[in-house]
Amino acid sequence: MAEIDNKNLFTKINVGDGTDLMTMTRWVLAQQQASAEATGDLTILLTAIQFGCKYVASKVKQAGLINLLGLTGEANVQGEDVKKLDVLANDIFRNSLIASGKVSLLVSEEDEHAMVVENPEQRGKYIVTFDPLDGSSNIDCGVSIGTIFGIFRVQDGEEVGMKDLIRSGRNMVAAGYCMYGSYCEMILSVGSGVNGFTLDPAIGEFIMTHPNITLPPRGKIYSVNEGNMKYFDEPSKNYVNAVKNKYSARYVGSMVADVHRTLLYGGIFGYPADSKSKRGKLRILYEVFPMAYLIEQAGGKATTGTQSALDLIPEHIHDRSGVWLGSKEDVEELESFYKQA
Ligand code: FDP
Repeated sequence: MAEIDNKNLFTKINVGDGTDLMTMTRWVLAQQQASAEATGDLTILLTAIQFGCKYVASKVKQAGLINLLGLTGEANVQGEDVKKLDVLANDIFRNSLIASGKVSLLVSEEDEHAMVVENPEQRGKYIVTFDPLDGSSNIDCGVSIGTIFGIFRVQDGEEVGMKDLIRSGRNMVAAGYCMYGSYCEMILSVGSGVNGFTLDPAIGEFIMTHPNITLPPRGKIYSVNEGNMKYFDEPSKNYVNAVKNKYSARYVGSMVADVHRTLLYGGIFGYPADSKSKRGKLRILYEVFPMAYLIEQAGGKATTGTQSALDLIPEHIHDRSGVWLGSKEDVEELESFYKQA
């Protein structure tokens, strides 16, 4: 009989062998455990957001096959109403967030009014602003789209209300987006940098694939809808004219996809206010603030041209603003055109 080789009886666990995967939940829990005041509520809230993103990711993949594209009002083979993808996404996120018991107030791009969670016992200490399916013009042709969210905390000891929303983006405690593209990726910041988690559809978990995302100080890409150039104000027009000779142009037309590329490769993305849309197109609470927060957390900058985007204070929940964001030096170059004006 061969002797047992005790030395090789147990294989050492090697963290580089792909078995020590950092799931998003594990990462958020670790962040919470490091903080003395943490209650675990944010972990639960983010689990609800993860669920919504996984659900939407799976429906986006099937959309062309099961009539989720296009208009509502159609019936599927079972005779049930087929919801348009953005309506379905909104319902899923709303229900999942309320069920978490960690939210008191919700603002969605799809709903005219902010929603206060009806049952006081189901209310929690957070406020979530979200765009359940951003990039709607790209849904029907299968181009990358996404969900964007910002998280605020209800102000201490006070009844939740509009005053909790009429605040600058500096009050956010976390923000992120999920991109439904050739892969599904969640980008998240809880105020200590930015990390990216890719959905492994086989196990239904977001796995950390892009730790500590940091924007290069300068990029080589500008991203703007140049079809609107004639409406831009002079500083934005002059800036685009200055960069177009030295940079590559990339514009998907889904904010999530354009910001995702900017975060990973650097450069600048803009949707400035113009003479057609005097207050800009992108919505402050669930587009501009979350993206500006992520960009700043990754070492970049976000501006309206004349002020930091996170310092804006909306007057209404669906208020809009022009925004430019990306690599620090690129954004500062854009700002210099506004200073000269
Ligand atoms: P969409 O209208 O397709 O929903 O605010 C929404 C948004 O897309 C952003 O995702 C995107 O960056 C921008 O608008 C695209 O606008 P244009 O089609 O005017 O370029």
